[in-house]
Amino acid sequence: MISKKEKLCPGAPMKRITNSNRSAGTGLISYKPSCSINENQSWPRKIIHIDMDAFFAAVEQRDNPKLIGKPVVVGGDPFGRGVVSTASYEARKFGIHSAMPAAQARRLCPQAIFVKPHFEKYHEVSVRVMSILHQHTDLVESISLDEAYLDVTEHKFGIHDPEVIALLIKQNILAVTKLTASAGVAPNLFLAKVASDFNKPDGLTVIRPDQITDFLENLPVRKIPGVGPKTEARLLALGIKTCGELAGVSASFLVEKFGKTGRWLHQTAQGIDEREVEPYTESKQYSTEETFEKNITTLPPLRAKLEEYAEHIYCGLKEEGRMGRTVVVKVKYHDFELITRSFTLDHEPKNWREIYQIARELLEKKTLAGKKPVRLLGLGLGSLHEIGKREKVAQRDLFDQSELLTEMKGI
Ligand code: DCP
Ligand code: MG
Repeated sequence: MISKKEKLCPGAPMKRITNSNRSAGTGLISYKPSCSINENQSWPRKIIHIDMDAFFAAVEQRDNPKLIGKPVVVGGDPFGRGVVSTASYEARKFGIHSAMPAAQARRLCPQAIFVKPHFEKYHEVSVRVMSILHQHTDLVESISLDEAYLDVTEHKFGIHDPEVIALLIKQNILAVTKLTASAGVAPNLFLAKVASDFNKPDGLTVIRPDQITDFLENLPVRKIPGVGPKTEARLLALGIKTCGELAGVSASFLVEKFGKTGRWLHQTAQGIDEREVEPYTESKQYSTEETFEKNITTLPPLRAKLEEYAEHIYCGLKEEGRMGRTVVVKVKYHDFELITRSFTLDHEPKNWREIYQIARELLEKKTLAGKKPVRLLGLGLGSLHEIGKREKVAQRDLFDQSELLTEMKGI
């Protein structure tokens, strides 16, 4: 057993439940971070993924005790065309999940309590959670309102055991927000994310470096973040159900079937993920964004905004003698869901119109803008470098990296 779960109650002593990886009978132990000083040697990197449980619904239950223990659905009108933002775990037992029509949720569970979202409140909680994470490391990459990666290989206060750090974070979040989070601890981002999802809600799952192969052996391919129903169906058609089976297939076969995705699938199935936690820093990306007073529901005004941003970014960077090849479009919808979509050019953009054209395609083809009201729009240029010089390769993009290696070999 790799996973273990801690139910944390405010004020309760920290209980550690043994897993089979440790000698039985460890039982209740007091928290002594310095006792695990040797942990450092066996962890190439220590990554934690934190994800709040049933986030919007949990906030609503916290603020209205009548909702505690009940099937709660946060979202739009169940008698109209509303959509479910999220559902409490009690409601999930009825098959209700995010993005489902609220009317369908009502049919599945007529006794469910439907609540309209309170975004400002969720935002406030999110700010508190993120500030707790920053107490442990500056390497925090916030993915959405309720989700973030941390690289705690070097911990701010020198705690060596990443499991202890994850426990402290969970306790701290509970103490400050009265909400539970699930944590995944692993040597890379992919495994940390799968781990945090492994034992939700209020879970803590640790995948140590020597447990990776066993952990992945029977993990369904659908659990790989990024493998959706379509890729899953194609893999199933090839007789591949688990990561273990996927790892047993040659990279060339997967590339033949899935293109670039095949190479990524092959690496991922073996637990390899070299992406780094990338805290947002101005120097990596030159960007501009705007939160609108009123949500924008149609494409033309968003296109006009992108034109404006593209010109601003291109001219600003040119003035600094810099340029970037990666165009990043950021969209926050009315329900606070935040997405970014990017495309990397194989050359420096020649003018702002080129940036705009790509941004527009990303907006129209890769986001729901025009269909879903947009609250915030942003445009950025990444992979920054001095004009005329190629930038250092970004770790996050494995394919860029392999292209660079090929180039270097060719020199
Ligand atoms: N959200 C949304 N629409 C979606 C997905 C999510 O509005 N299609 C919002 C509501 C969620 C929040 O984002 O509460 C966080 O999303 P998660 O995917 O982390 O889901 P939850 O936190 O609700 O549940 P879980 O316990 O599975 O993390
Ligand atoms: Mg969540």
